[in-house]
Amino acid sequence: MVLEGLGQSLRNAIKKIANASHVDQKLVKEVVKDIQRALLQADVNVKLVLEMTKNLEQRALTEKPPAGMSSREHVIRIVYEELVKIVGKPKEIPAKPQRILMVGLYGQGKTTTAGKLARDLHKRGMKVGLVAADVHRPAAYDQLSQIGKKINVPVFGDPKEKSAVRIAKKALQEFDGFDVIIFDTSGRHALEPDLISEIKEVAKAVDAENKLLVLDAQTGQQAGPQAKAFHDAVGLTGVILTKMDGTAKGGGALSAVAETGAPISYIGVGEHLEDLERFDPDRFISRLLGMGDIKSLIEKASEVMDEEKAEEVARKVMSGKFTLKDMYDQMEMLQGMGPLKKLASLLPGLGDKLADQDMEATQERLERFRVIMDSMTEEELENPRLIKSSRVMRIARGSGTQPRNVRELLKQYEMSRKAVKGFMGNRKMRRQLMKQFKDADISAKDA
Ligand SMILES: Nc1nc2c(ncn2[C@@H]2O[C@H](COP(=O)(O)OP(=O)(O)OP(=O)(O)O)[C@@H](O)[C@H]2O)c(=O)[nH]1
Ligand SMILES: [Mg+2]
Repeated sequence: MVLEGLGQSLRNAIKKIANASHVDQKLVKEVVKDIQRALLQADVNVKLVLEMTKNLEQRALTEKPPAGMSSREHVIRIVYEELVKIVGKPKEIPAKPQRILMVGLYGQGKTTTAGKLARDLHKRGMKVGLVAADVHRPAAYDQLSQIGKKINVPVFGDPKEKSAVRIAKKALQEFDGFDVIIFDTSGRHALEPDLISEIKEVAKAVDAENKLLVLDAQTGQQAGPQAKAFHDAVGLTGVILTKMDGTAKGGGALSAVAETGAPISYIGVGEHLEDLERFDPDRFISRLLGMGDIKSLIEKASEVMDEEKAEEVARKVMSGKFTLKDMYDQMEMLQGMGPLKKLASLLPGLGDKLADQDMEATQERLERFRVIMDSMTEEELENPRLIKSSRVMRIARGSGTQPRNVRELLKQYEMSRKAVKGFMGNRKMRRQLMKQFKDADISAKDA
């Protein structure tokens, strides 16, 4: 669906990172380009896009991931943070005397949202009046009157009056002494000159402190230009994103905010008048990027793993015992999992090392390790540090390999052991591993 374009292409870019074996400069540049394209296609302001992607690239290439976070998770996190920056801080409508003008395209939820805001401000102790300044839709006045009745807020309007400006002016007199006056207006296409000059005049007559663009979460590509046209006409102070209870992710809001600099104040999450929530940028971006999808991707990959084996290795790692055989099991396990690349973060530290340096480790290499290990004694398998050069010679002869192959195995073991040790010293990593294996038993023992 075109409307969902922005969210979808951002999600694809994120998936590219999530699926990569490791993050390098080439991948970062590619993903930055993808994100740039996605934002530009969604009509997000060019300057802002270039600024955002420049930051993104610079951070992704220079910042080191914190302990316990893989470089892929780290880059995804940076993308996320930079997007949150674009959305900016939410701006609540304060409970203080003011006039509020609702503007927007047809059917976006202006009238309903006017009612929701009225209800909210009324509950917060304000004396609120609603104004039906939509003179174009026949039933507009009735609709608002019904809403007013439900929430105990008076509604002013005149179904016979043809001038929105006159209604607005009369309403100001009618509601003299009220704290908050909210003006509902006609839905209009921002590029219709007649209607735009009408809303300009209404805005002038009302002189509202808050001029809110009501935007349906489904609005995609056109959100930017539409928001800009409204902004040029009345000077928007905020955006309310409606119908966030549906499947739409609200990508258009990013363009609207970027284009106008007007922050998102609230989101509408249903047809009822209490269905208004504060805007939460973190939650919004997570949803836009489908962070849930990414998490489930990694979780799915881990299901492929032989559960029992995984638990056993985890238990060994936790207890600090890590033998050659454990290492072998672990490599075999990783090898058997196929989409290894997705799993690099499964065993933080360890997994990354194996992924980067040894995952080209072919079946052949693993097989060679197995043969070498077959020539070792139980004692040597349990404690490979016993293996000095005379034992290396013996094992190489016994297994029909070269001493350097034996040393390679021992080196691999040392590396893994160090990673495990580092891992043990890092509480955050340990917790992450425990969570991965969801093994309460291990965590109890380890504590
Ligand atoms: N699910 C859901 N529906 C909403 C939300 N906000 C508004 N609606 C519905 O969207 C439809 C249009 O809402 P209105 O408030 O009449 O929209 P409008 O912008 O005033 O429409 P016009 O005056 O015709 O331009 C109605 O059926 C509302 O119930 C929301 O947050 N969630
Ligand atoms: Mg309406």
